[in-house]
Amino acid sequence: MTASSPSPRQIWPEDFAARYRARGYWRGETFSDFLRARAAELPDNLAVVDAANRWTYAELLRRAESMAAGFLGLGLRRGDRVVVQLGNRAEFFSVVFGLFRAGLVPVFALPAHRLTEIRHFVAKSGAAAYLAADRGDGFDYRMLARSLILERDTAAPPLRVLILGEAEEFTPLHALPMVPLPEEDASPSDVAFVQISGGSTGLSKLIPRTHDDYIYSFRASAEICALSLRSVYLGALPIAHNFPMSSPGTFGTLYAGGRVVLSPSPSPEAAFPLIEREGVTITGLVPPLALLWLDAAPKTKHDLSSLQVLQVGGAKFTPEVAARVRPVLRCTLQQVFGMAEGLVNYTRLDDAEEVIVNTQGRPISPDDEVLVVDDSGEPVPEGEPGYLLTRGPYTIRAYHDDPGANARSFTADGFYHTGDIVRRRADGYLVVGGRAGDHINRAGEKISAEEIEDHLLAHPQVFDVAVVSIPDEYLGERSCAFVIPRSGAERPRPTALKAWMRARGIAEFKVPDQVVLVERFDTTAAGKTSRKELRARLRAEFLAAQAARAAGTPAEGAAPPPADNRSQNGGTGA
Ligand code: OOB
Repeated sequence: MTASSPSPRQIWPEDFAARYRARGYWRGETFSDFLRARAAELPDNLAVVDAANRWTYAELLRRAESMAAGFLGLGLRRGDRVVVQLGNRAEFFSVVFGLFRAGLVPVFALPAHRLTEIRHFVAKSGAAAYLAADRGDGFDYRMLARSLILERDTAAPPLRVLILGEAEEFTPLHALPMVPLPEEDASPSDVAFVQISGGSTGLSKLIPRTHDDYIYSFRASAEICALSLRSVYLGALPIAHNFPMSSPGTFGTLYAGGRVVLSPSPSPEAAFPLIEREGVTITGLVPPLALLWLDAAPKTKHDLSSLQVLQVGGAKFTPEVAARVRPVLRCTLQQVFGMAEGLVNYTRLDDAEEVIVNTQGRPISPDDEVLVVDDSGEPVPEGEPGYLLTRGPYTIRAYHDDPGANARSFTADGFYHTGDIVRRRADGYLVVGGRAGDHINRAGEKISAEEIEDHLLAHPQVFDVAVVSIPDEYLGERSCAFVIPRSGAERPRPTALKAWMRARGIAEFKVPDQVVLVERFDTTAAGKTSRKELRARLRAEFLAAQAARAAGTPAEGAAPPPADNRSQNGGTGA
């Protein structure tokens, strides 16, 4: 962090803000207001359950307040950013509500992120602290923290490290020096926290969300999903992700006074016993996991009959698989098409099966403005594919401190370019057709081709590289890196390149699934190609070669995929 790191802000033009307030979307409520209200109304109802804890609303509030007193006691100051990297455990909520209560701003990292990503979140947000559990899924986050501290510029203000569990040389979360809590003075239009974008160019962008806009999104989502005091939401996907956090997710469930149950893994083996034991009524998955659940459900000995709604989102759910949900799981499918930047679309619970199976839903709010436009920005005829642009009461107007990305991603009148290609049907429902940008949607995890190319280009044996998405039966899309070796150097082995990527400290889901060595990238007659065209062409050639191999006729000039080149980093993220 530098002294000049700006505080994240999110500002709507005054006339829009006035309208969103007048229409009752923004109600001037903060996260702490709502937790206090639920704890007063439902002190003894269960709020959060994990393998080690069963906290009532009163208990959650008490723990959040003592966390807040500890954060302030440590010297963190209102407005400071704290990068939070916690898995699906109850403490996620005491920490996050504690940060809110102290006026601190969480920056939500996923457990899969590694040094490269965390370094970027810390630097870009100007974070004063990094907070993580000691270990998770076989990874030691204290090692990551050590590297962060070691490489930190001595001129930069110190980065505090707070550890849940065995803290070793760092500050233990369970023993913070507490100070009396001041009156809460958060404003509902303040930024409550920062989400991370999937990002199609380069590194992830930071997404500041306000109390007003975010609470509206999950309050309205909870209504659409008919959540009540009796709802039991299973957090199966990583809960720091926007989908399980707010669509309606864990926050929507707490808003409705329901119960959040946390699963350490989204696998049927972990989740099915919890559904039976806790009487789970609703959960959300990405398509590959939904497929796993559909295959496992007919064989399970666990009673899944409490499940009323299975939400699927984060990536395209094919109609063929979608049609299996009701007959196999005997519950309602809800398709969810959303983005951390804002806009979320849902199929409604009482929609006709045709709509539920074939569409990705319609927006939450009557004030979600949706445009479907062509290359020149003109609206396309109804039912035709075009680029989706949106503006509304919970869609951001700007990324944090990123003028370049803001110029590319927002129109002059404040519409966000989602990068998605959709069709809007006559009934207003959207059908997602693809992406305009060059990112890979790997089982719901968004990977920027450019970010991976930049890593591989740093390898001494790599001359050039292009990373593309390849359709994958299970993951939806997988990543494939076409690599031109540096002449004169020894040819790099694909497995060695992947190992090298891992050693750079990046999230495992970003390591290319396939690496194909090629001699050169053929250029067009003009001798020039954009990265975008090059990626499109490599992808088309690859698919042609794959199809030809399947038909037993090798295609000319195309690089056939080495069959044994796939890595095992199966995606389970959102
Ligand atoms: C969710 O959020 P992000 O920020 O990780 O990713 C957003 C992108 C969308 O722009 C779209 O490209 C893709 O993920 N996407 C879908 C989809 N849901 C998201 N593509 C096709 N079908 C769907 N149902 O992924 C997210 C945030 C909130 C709720 C649900 C998902």
